[in-house]
Amino acid sequence: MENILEDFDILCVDENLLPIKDKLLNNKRLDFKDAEMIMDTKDLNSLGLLAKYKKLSKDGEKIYFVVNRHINPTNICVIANSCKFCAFGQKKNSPDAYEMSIDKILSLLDEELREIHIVGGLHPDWKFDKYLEIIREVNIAMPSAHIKAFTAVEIEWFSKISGYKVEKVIEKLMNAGVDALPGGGAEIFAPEVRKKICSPKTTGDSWLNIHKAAHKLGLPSNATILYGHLESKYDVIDHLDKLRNLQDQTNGFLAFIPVLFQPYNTRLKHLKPFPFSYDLKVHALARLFLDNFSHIKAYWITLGEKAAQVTFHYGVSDADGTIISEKIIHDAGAKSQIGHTRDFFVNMIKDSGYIPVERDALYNELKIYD
Ligand code: V47
Repeated sequence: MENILEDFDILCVDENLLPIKDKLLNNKRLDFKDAEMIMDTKDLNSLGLLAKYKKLSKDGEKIYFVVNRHINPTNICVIANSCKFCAFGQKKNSPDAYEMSIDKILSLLDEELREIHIVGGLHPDWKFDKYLEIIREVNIAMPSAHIKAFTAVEIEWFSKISGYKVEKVIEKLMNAGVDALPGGGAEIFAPEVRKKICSPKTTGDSWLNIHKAAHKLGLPSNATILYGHLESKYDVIDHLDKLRNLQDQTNGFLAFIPVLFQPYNTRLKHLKPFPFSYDLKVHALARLFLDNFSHIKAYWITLGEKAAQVTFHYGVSDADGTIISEKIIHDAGAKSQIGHTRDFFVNMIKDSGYIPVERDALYNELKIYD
């Protein structure tokens, strides 16, 4: 691999980044202080080079994407009003509330799909069996696609409504056909901020324990951070540190996904947006700090397609996928399209100088667009 850090010392204008470069070249783990330097730097070009070096050393010039679809079976949610950042969840009597029938869900599937991402509200009346039935039916209809379904918040809810332990809930979901857990619901682990944006939802510790239980049962998962609201740089670093520690124990995480907060229609709509440099720093920090994660994903739905393309030069190795129809973030005003074609990803990745690789949910390579 070409050493893109060869002239780093000449180009770098922030000397606080130099020890980080040395650690990278010597394969040493970054600590809190390094992470702080990354969040404080104004030398974005040098930071990009460092994160890109780490990305290239993991998977070369490949950037992954998947032909996937998001399905949100219901937006009715018992904690609709307490998640201040969420514009998707609705109370049962809201005119915007909806529930999909199994037939409706099945009608959304097509043979091209390799990953089906299913998450939704905590419905006050649906039994755990209903959620299992959704997975079973989707699995029967789409045996060759992976099902990535239900966040840790939903799993905690299923445990509560069924009386089963979390481990039993996960086993039943796996038997029904779930292949991986999505990373949602992590939000921000820092208790003080978490309390302000989404009390009384699943605590950070519960989120981590549910993912730990899944990994122990052989079910891989993703992890997210919701950033760009009330968090400090220390909260971001603390969040990554907790994930890195868990990954050291289980190695069950597939990808980490920074999710940029969208304020429209939410109870946090008064918050001022952060500058784009903050998005770049969060993605680059994720790549550099989470040395035990294979992939950092650009969630183009929240970043917007153009900014997502820039993050490919800040450590990102995954572009998520076609998604086809996104509702959770668009209800909160996301400006991105609600879905894209396979060709869109091939072109956007190639135009950034990388090699597009179509993958499945578990990062098996399906096609390299060389
Ligand atoms: O956890 C809700 C977020 C997440 C807003 O695992 C919002 O591959 C921004 O988890 N502004 C769900 N974000 C999304 C998610 C996800 C997305 C893509 C890929 C994967 C994966 C997982 O949506 C929630 C929450 O953080 N969310 N409202 C909002 N207003």
